[in-house]
Amino acid sequence: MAYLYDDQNIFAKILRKEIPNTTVLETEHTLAFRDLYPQAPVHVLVIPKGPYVCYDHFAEAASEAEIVDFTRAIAKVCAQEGVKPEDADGYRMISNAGRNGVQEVPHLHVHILGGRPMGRMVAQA
Ligand code: DGP
Repeated sequence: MAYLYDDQNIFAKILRKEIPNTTVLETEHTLAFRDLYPQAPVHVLVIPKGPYVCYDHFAEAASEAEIVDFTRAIAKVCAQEGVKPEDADGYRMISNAGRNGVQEVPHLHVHILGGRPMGRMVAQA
């Protein structure tokens, strides 16, 4: 079954500049901005500009240029935010997908969280 992209999702509206965001990095294929409800001192969302629902959709359907750009943008954000383990105390990357992943916004996004210890990887159910 093919993914259906909902172009009314909140990140699509951010990309169309219909609602504001606090941008930390913009490249040809990628936008990074601060999460509206930060869960750590550093909490940045990195999204591709293309209409991809989640990571596996992106990996299947995006061009190599988009994939390289997105991957490198994530690393640039980590450097800009000062959370790379070689400079500071590190970070956690999370990308939720679908119901079990508890994905709220159906546009691929990677959370970069840092600035404090992140605790256990997965909450106990
Ligand atoms: P997820 O549960 O992985 O789909 O995370 C969605 C994140 O999006 C959540 O951490 C809150 C954030 N968020 C929701 N609405 C907005 C918004 O309008 N602006 C920004 N910057 N972040 C938002």
